[in-house]
Amino acid sequence: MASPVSYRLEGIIGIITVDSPPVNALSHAVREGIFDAISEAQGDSSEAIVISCDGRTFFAGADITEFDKPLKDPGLPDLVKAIEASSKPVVAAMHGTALGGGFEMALAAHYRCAMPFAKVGLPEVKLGLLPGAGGTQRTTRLAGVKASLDLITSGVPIVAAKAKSLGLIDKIIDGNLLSGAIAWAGQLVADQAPIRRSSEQAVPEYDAAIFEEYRTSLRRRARGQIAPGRIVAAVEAAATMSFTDGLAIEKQAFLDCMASPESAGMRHIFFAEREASKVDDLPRDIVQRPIETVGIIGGGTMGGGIAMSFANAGIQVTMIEISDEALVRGLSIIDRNYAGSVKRGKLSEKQVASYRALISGSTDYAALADVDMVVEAVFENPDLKKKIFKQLDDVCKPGAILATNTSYQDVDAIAAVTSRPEDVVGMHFFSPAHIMKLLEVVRGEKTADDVLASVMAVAKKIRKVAVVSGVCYGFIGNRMLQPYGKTSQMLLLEGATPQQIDSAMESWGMAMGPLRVFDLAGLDIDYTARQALTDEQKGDPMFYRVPDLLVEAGRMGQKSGAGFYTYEGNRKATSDPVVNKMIEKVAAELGVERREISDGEIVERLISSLVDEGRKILDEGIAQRSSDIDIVYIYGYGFPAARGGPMFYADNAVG
Ligand code: T1G
Repeated sequence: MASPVSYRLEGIIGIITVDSPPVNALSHAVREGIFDAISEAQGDSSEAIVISCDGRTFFAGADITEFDKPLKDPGLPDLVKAIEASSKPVVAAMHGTALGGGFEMALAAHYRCAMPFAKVGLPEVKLGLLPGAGGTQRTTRLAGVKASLDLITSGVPIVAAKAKSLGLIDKIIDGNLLSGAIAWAGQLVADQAPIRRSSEQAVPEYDAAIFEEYRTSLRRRARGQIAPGRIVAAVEAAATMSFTDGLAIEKQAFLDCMASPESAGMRHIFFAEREASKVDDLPRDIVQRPIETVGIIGGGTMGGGIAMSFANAGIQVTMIEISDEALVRGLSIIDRNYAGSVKRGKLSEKQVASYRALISGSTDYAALADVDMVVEAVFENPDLKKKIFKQLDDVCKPGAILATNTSYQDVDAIAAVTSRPEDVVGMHFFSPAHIMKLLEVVRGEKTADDVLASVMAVAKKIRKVAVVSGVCYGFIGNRMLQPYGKTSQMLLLEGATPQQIDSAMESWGMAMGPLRVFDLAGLDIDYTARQALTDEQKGDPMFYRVPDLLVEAGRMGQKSGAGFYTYEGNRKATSDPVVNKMIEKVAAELGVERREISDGEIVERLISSLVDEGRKILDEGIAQRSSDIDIVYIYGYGFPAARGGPMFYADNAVG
């Protein structure tokens, strides 16, 4: 098979070009081709060498698909070493996203240029790793300790201009990158520019206290992950040791992280997220319906967040409310959210102005006559939803996609009230909808293939991680939350306190323990839903007796200042002896024997409750694949990415 790497001489410049779609990952063939080209250039008439990539981006990093295979020489560290050791100046010409090992290749070059919109980064930490080809050592020498720690522990790429200001890039090339890079290389030769090796540069001045400060902040921020701590150690080695010794520290850390279950889990999530966007039984060439204008029914918290998600992607939005004052209130929620994003530096005033201009409102459904899609986001009343879908069926143009944001109701029953069930689909956003990335796309029995494909495509456009679910109560995430909640109630009655349960789960890696989650969501929501059920439908009172008593005592959760915990005027959850007494009383009434329960038992029973339900969801074909369930729990329910998701964790749990 032809090598993805070509080498040619243009005058005195040797040009290495790589074309290895989709992202020029540094596979064995790419590494071998570059290694051979660099070696050839050492002996030919070239006086400088340019390395560039065809396609959408400069190297996007090591080839992650090779991680679990035996390493074939040359490894990335050997290739990087050969580039830096070149006797002729090497220029890296970057576009797209030069990431991980790709950026480490550029750091080993002697000069670096990039297009204005190029980005560079070292995102290995998101895979539970750290740069393994000198990135911690060279970045620290070029940009200094703090910039290196920020770049590598966050894993967030930076734009070319920022990289240039940090000394990581030397020149921005506007126009044709390759021609510009070749001309610049020629100029470097004419100027007799030195072979400038970053490994030989001294580390800029820094405050030694930064390392401890970083370790302290990471203990909270990166709970359950080992790579961040090893990154700090490698950068500290860069600042305090020789390049060779620092490289050895980096190499050992890389090997340790690569072998860790945390990295295995995070690499699994990397691929699972991309897999989730694929719908196995959809023809690849299906023609999608254009979605350029969207209607949102309901201007509450969810409707406002959903409206922002579309507007932030440049899609025009019409929000419908039942009255002018409700509409004003809905639009003010949006304005408040945008103001928050500007205050937190997430969006600029200019961006907000352009997004907000795309959102208008009306109290008349006729305003939806020409929209491409409508998302209904009113509260969970099945009759109201059906009434709304009947109106949409009358008003919307043929081919308009009619979506409901319901979090657990029967999408087929909603579709059935329309004359076009094939155009109906579920789009279950998670609150706050303008921030949470997860979107459950609920495929109804009659949902047309092109509707599903169009919704999956627009989900990517609005930067959501979409997972397809079949129709059942609670779809994937909320359905698994049911047994999880029931198990937490049993643990309370059997002797564990809310604090013990939540701290056991949070120490294990969950972003928030179950009782704090239920307090945050509001205990009254399930309580109200339960009132419509018969005792038989409610199930065993052990699962709901305590929350019922809490709601009946006015303790709805965080929103009412008390639930399983008390919240004195802030979000901090404080244990309340009143609640513990209430639990003991209910246990006695229901004849539940109480005992000491270990944290290990709490974690094991709660995680098993998620996994067992996940297995049923798979068996019923509600989820396409087990990795989709992992994505739902990591992006929607605070499951730790370092554990790979509930299903991956269960499949790989040792012992
Ligand atoms: N290796 C192999 N395949 C990759 C890949 C990679 N590094 N990056 C992307 N792909 C595939 C991806 O699976 C998908 O495949 C297709 O490319 C398009 O990706 C020693 C060890 C580059 C910003 O972590 O962040 O270097 O599904 O859908 O949204 O220090 O991909 O089409 O078959 O994501 O436009 C460090 C990971 C590796 C970068 C493009 N690098 N990639 O985003 O497309 S570790 C990374 C990304 C490392 C060294 C260490 C993104 C992207 P398919 P996509 P996108």
